[in-house]
Amino acid sequence: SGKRLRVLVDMDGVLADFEGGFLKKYRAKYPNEPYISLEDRRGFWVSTQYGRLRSDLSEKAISIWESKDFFSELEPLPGGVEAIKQMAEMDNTDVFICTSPIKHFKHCPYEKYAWVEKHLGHDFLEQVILTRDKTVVSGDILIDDKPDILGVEPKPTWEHVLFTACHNKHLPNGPSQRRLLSWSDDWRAILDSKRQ
Ligand code: UMP
Repeated sequence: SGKRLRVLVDMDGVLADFEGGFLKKYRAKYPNEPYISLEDRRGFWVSTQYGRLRSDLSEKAISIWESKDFFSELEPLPGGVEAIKQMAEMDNTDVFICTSPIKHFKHCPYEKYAWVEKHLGHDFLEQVILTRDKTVVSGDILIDDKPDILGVEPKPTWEHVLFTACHNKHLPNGPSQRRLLSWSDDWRAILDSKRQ
């Protein structure tokens, strides 16, 4: 009953394995440089943590995701593709993929669309929102692994549900911030809790 539910789903770290894909390609390109295991990842920004390890490693890290084929070759995270397909087929439910492209735009925006077409099908391209500011996009729920989602709108319409990732799993939960531990967790219950 009531109005339709609009769910925004982040891509990197939620549907696509950005962290795993990064580490694999970083180690292949820089086999003699130190790296940060996924177990030791802290903080959303990979480049910041690599820069703390050694100052020149920040730009080496950035070179990985600025490279051709990085975003298109990311592996899907377990259960994500199935979950978002099921979500899109639910009654009274609209699903959008809401993702921030990097500003080095040569490959990333194109490859994000290519990834969606490959894993979710051509029709799902209708559901893609590329934006650097998710606060101006309206929705009921935003499922995203970034702990702090800020922008020009101080009061976004969505509730941010934090999707657990290697970099955020040690963070204490804020009093109000709900989590989705993985796509095996009960995402249907989170959606149902927002329905009228
Ligand atoms: N990204 C960086 N630097 C990092 C880690 C990620 O620029 O250290 C990029 C990858 C994604 C974007 O394109 O930031 C994150 O987008 P969302 O997951 O917030 O949509």
